[in-house]
Amino acid sequence: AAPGVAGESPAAVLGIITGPDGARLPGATVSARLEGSEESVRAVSNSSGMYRLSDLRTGDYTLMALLSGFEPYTLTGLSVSAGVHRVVDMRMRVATISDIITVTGFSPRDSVEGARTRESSARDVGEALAEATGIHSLRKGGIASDVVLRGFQSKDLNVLIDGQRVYGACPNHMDPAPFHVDFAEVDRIEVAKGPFDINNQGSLGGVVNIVTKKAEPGLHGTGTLSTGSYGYINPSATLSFSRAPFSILGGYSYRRSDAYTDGSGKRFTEGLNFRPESLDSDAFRVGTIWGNVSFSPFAGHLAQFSYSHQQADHVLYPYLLMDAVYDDTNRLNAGYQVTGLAGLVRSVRIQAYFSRVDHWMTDEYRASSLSRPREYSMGTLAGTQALGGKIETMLRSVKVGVEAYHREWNAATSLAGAGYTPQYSIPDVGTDSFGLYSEYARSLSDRVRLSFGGRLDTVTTAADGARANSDLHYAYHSTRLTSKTNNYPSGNVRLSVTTSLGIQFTGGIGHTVRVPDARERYFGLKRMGTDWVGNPGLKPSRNTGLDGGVSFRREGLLVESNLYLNRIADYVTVIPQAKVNMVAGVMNGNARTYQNADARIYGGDILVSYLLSTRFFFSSDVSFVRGTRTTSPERGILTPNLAEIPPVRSRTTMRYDTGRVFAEVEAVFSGAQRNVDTLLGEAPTPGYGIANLKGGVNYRGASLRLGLNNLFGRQYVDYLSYQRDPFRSGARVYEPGRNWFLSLSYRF
Ligand SMILES: [Cu+2]
Repeated sequence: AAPGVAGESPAAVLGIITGPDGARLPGATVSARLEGSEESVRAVSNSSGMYRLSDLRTGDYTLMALLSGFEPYTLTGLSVSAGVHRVVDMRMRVATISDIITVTGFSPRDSVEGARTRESSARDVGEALAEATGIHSLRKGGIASDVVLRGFQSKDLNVLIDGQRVYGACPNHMDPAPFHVDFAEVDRIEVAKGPFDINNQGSLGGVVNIVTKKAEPGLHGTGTLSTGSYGYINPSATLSFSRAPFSILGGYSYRRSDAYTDGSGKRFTEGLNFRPESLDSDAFRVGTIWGNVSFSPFAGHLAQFSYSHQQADHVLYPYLLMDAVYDDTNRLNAGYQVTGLAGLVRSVRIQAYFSRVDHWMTDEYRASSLSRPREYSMGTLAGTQALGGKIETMLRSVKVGVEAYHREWNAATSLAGAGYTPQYSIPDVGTDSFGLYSEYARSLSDRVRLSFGGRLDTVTTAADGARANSDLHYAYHSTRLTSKTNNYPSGNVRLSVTTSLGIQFTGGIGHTVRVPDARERYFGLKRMGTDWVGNPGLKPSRNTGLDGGVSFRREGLLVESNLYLNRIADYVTVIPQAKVNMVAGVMNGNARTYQNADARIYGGDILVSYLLSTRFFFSSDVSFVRGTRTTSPERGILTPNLAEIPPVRSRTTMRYDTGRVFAEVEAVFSGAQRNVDTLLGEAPTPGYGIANLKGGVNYRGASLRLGLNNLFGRQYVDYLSYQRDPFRSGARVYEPGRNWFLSLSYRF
C-alpha cells in the first residue's frame, strides 16, 4: 500500500478504485484537496486497487482520481472530520476525447491528465492539444506547433507553464511557449476558453496552463521509450521521492527526428531551397532536463522550487526561409504558500519566476546562404526574458491577487546584402505590467452558481530609443514614439444553472484586454523589396465576449455544446501598407505592418460521447469558428476576413477499453476554408478526411502503446500550416503521410 503522508492521521479517506467492469485498478493517483485552498494530499492505489489518504484536517475536500486511459473521477464537497475514516470507492470510466475540456461554466478551468496527451503521437504539447474540441495547431515543420484556441493564437492567448510566463524569443514565432516544455514534464493541461481569465494579464482569447508533475508519496520512477516513423526517438525518465516534509523530482528527455514525408512520399525539406546535405538532416534535436523540490516547514506551509533547461538544436522550419540553429530555454519558478488558515485570510500564495530564451536562426541550411562571406546570408539573434510573480490570497471566499512582470525582448538581424550590419529588428523592448484582480464565486442555491471577477492593469511597452528604427516607423506611421502606457479594466460575470433533469446551462459575459507586444509596436527591418515595420501607435485589443453552453450527462451519455461571440475592438492584424512619408534611407515603397481593426470571432462546438457498454466508447465532436473585421480603407484594411482562422473540424472515435487493453479507431474530417484574407494572399484550402488507429496494453507498471496515423496515406494539408507573412517561404507544410509510433513505458 502507498500511504498518504507520514505522521498522525486525524482523519483519512480510503477505498477501492475499480474500472467500469469492476476490475480493481492499481496505479491510480488519488488526491484530496481542501476546498478553497491549494492544500492537498496524494496517494497511489496499490496492486489491489486500494488507496488511503491520511493526515487530513477537518474540512470539505475535492477528491480526484486519475489514471491513464480513464476519465478523471471527481467528487466535490466530501466532508471529513477529525478521527473519522471515510470509505469512498470509485468506479472510473474509460477516457474519451472529452478529457481536454471546454471551460465556460464555473470551474474557470478544467483539466486533462498528461497521460491522455502522452497516448497521442504528437511531438509536442501544441500538437497534442489539437485533439481537443475547439483547439487547432499551426504546423511549421516537424515540431514547435502553435496552439490555436477558437481562432485565437500566440499573442492573443496566454500559454503558461505552472502559471509562469515563458515567451518565445523568435520574432517569427518559431518557439512558442508550449515548445519550451517537454511532454514527460507534463502532469495535466488546463484550458480556459474565452475572455474569462482575470488571473493573468492579456488572456484575450483564453489561457492554457501546462502543469508539470510533482513527486508523489514514496519513491517512484518512470522510464519511457517512444519511437516511430522518420527516425523519431524519444527516451525519457523521471525519478521522484517524497516523504513529509520533503519532495524531490527530476527528469530528462531527448527528442529527435528526420524530416517526415507527406502522403505523396515527399520529405518536407524538398523543393524549399534546402541545401542538398540538409534534405536528410535532423528535423529537430531537443534535450530537456528538469527538477523540482518542495519542503513543508510547518503544517499548511509549502515552499517549492523548480528549474528546467531545454536545449533545442537544428530545428527545421519549412514554412519559413530560415531555421533555428539553437533555441535554449531556462525556467525557474519558486513559490511559497500557506493554506488552511482560520479567520479572514484563509490562504496566501506567493510565486516568483524567471524565464529566459535565447534563439539563433539563419538560412545556413538553405541554398540562399551559398557563397556568402559568412555561413548564412541572413540571421537573427533573439533573446527574451521574463521576471515576474504573483501574490494571491483568499479572503474567506474572495480571491484577491496582484500580478507583476517585466519582460525584455530583443532581436538583431544581419543580412549579407547590408554587409551584415545588425539591424535591431526588436529594439530591446521592455514590457512592464502591474495588475490587481479579484474573483468571487457563490452558490445562490443548490442549482445556481454565480461568479464574477474584475481586474485593473497598467502596462508600459518601451523600446530602447537608440536602437529603435524610428525612421522606418515615421516613414509608414508618421510617429517616432518609443514608449506607450495603457491602463484598463477587465472583468466578467458567469452564471450556471443545473435543472432537476441534470441539464446544465452556463452563460457568461467577459471582457479582457491584450496590449500589443514589442514586435507589433516597435519592429523595424529594412529588407529587399518590402520592409517589415511595427506600428508604435497600436492600441490594446479589447475583447468583449459572450459564451453560452448546455451540457447534459446521464448514464453513459455526455453532450456538451457551446456557442460564443467575441467582439474585439482594435484587434491587431497584419496588413501590407504603402509608405506615407519620405525619409532618407527608407528606399522601399511598401511594408508589412500591423494595424488595429474591429473584429468578430464567433463559433460553436458540440461534443457527444456515449458509453455503449462498459467497454465500448463512442465520442464525436464538431467545432467551427469564423473571424471577420470591419474594413477601413483609410487604415489599409480592405478585406473582411481575418487571416488564420481554422475551418470546421470533426473528430469521431470508437474505443474499446478494459483498463488493461485498449484499441481505438479515429476519423478526423476538416472542412474546406474559403473565408480567406486575400489581402495577405491567403488561398482557399480544400478539406480532408483521415483515419488513425491506436491500441495498447497495461500490465502492472508497464504499458505499451502502438499507433498508426493517416492509415490511408492521404496527402493533405491543414489550412493553418503555412506562414502568411513576413518572411514566408510560401510553402504549405503538408501533414505526415502514413506513419507509426510505439511507446514502451515502465513505472514504479
Ligand atoms: Cu526564429
